[in-house]
Amino acid sequence: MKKILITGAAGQLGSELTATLRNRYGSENVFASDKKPAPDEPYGLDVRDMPALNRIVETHNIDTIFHLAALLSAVAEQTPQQAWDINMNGLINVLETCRLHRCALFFPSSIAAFGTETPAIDTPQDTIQRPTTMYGICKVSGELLCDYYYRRFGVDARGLRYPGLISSKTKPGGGTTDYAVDIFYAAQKSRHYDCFLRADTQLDMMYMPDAIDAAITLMTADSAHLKHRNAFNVTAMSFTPQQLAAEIQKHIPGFTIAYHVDPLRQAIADSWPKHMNDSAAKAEWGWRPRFGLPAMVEDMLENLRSTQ
Ligand code: VAH
Repeated sequence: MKKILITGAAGQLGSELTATLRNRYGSENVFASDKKPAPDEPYGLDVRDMPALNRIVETHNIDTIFHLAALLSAVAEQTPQQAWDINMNGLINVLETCRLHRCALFFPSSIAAFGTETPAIDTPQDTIQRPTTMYGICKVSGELLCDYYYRRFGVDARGLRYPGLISSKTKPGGGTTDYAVDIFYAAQKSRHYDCFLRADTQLDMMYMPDAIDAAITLMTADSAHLKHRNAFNVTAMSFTPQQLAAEIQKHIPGFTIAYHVDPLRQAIADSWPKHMNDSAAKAEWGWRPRFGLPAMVEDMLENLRSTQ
């Protein structure tokens, strides 16, 4: 990777991935774009605008694109037609751009790519995928499109099925797992959190430093070792809101949680697996998460204390 473009760079994953890539590859080699770019970033980019996308790639001789621009699950379920337009027309534009300019591509899939018929515990790398949300349908379609562009046109497309991502620097926007980030801000501010998922809703999660390491490790892995490509299951921990609250209470004894279930996001979460098997990622490119639940909670609270 020498010249890197990130789409959706102002988002939860994009903002921290941009900073890490700039530290590792040099700021002059990493270009951040977003429909609503950060104040000091030059590139306002709607990924549905193919000419604008190609202008950036040609101007800077981009050789790798981390394509993160998309609507997340809860927002996508409220505006499904717009979600398909942005998520899929954006992706096909990026794939075509990669084909025309010989760029490598990182595409983030998600646990949302699975549905209620998928084994929920120890979810296999290769299994049935019949998601029931527009976000999940976009993710499965994206996985298949990326595989197609690799087989048919030789595009070096790679990707991960991320679980919920937890970070302290940029808040997520419109996801079903956002509770696992919002809870920390509420714990710091008011010592109480009203959770929109049921107490026993178990989901895979990952701390942002591991999510970023996974993306960069996969993109720099030896292609010859990859049997899978565009949808590696990766997870670091699996917990319920009740378990997360209990871990926070170890640091903030007076912290309390209540449950006011949002039917839309509960239905989305109930359609996702509880814990994925990520042995393929470990075997094919050395995936090794560093943060489990206790370490993540400690680091999150420390980071928020130092920024409040
Ligand atoms: C969402 N945070 O909730 C995203 C993610 C696995 C969940 O894809 O939509």
